[in-house]
Amino acid sequence: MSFQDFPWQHWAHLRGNQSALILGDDSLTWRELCQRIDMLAGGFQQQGVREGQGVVLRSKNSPEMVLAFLALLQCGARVLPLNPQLPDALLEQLLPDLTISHALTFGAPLSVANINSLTLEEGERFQVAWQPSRFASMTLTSGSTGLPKAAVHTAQAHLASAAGVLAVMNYDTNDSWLLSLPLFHVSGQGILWRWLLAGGGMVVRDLHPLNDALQGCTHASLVPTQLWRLLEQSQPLALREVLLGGAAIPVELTQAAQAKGIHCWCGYGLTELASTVCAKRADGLPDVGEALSGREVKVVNDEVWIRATSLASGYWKAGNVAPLVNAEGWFATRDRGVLNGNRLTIIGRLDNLFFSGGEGIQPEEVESVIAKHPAVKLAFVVPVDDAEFGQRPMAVVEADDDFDLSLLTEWLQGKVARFQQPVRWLRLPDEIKQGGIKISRAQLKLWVERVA
Ligand code: 4YB
Repeated sequence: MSFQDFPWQHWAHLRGNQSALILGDDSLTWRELCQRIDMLAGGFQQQGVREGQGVVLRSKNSPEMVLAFLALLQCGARVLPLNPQLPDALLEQLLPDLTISHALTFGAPLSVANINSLTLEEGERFQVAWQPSRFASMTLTSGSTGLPKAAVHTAQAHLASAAGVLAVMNYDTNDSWLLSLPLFHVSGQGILWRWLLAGGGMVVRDLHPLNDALQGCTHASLVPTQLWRLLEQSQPLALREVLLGGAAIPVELTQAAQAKGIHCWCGYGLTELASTVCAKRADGLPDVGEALSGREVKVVNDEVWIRATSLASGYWKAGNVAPLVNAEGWFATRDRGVLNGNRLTIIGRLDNLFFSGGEGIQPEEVESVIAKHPAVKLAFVVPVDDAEFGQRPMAVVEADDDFDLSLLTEWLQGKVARFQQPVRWLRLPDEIKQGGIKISRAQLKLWVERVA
């Protein structure tokens, strides 16, 4: 599929009266959506937004944010959606190099110099020409150390990402995908671009409680913890198809979901690749399936390397776009993986590997065993410094409230090697759970060092 106009204009011409977007209690047809975007783009243009400029969109998901995102694309802006929970001190360091001219924030204004505040107001219909090779977005990566980097994607790369997923998952005009993950993360953007490519339906509403938000939705993208919580509920579940990703997907989880009639897809994706790279229907095995169309995967010295049409053009740095590929033309992910035929299994992050008494410990390998305990929902293994061993593993788990964590030591015996046995068990604190869609290991390590 190649568009001659912005995708929403394409669908408005083709089937303007069909429902496109559910925003809270409101429903917009493709034609109505176009009208809203035209006027909001006009408002941005009046406030000085020009093609090629960087524009911050700091918001959690909301109807206004989705409309603003699309209107900024129609102005030709390079949109940087930002997690509202990122501290000002970080933004002051980060934004000067990201060439940002304007910011639309819902809530407190940005306190960064030389960035003009925008408001969401209507103006006269405006658009630049649809140009798929124009930079459309910058998405921050959540690196384990240092400042996040901004991966720049063209609309074309996002659409290539969407095409690969839609070639295996059925999602079409009569389906609706809940915007169940934040637009400041690729997993949320992946939903948006699949919706635009398929001309399907997308639902934007408050996600709490998730099962209410899912009413009437056929599709959602979830991280494993969201699905665990959903399955704990007793009400009937509305969801038909779920794309999982972002972290290791326990086989127990997909089996529990399938038993409740939810069809699971296991995905492996990255910010740099505009979301999903590999995916498969859950089949009781722990791999993430084969590379989707438009992607190639190989493993070099245990590391997953990827080549793809959805790869970002580069990381934005002071007006330059630094390429992501190595001398061989591949993106080296820092993920440790194994290929069985064409099926990829993710073992963990190479950067997470640590040594204890000379033995290598890949935390994710131990975590996946601990997570099999029925009382455990989420497990992390982090290194703590030790005079004798160099480092030793400590476990931080989310488990049923009335479950005694000390029982895990004995339960784990024989299931992992002795050197992999955590020397202590801690409960995952609420303070770590807040923020983005993932638990930050760096933050977790700092917390463990503080309390242990
Ligand atoms: C994994 C992993 C896996 C990622 N096993 N480690 O649309 C989607 O594909 C989607 C659907 C639901 C939830 C999330 C997604 C995503 O896009 C996830 C994309 C993502 O997490 N990007 S990231 O840059 O924040 O992190 C990438 C890293 O996450 C990878 O390099 C892996 O280390 C890890 N990861 N999927 C094990 N199935």
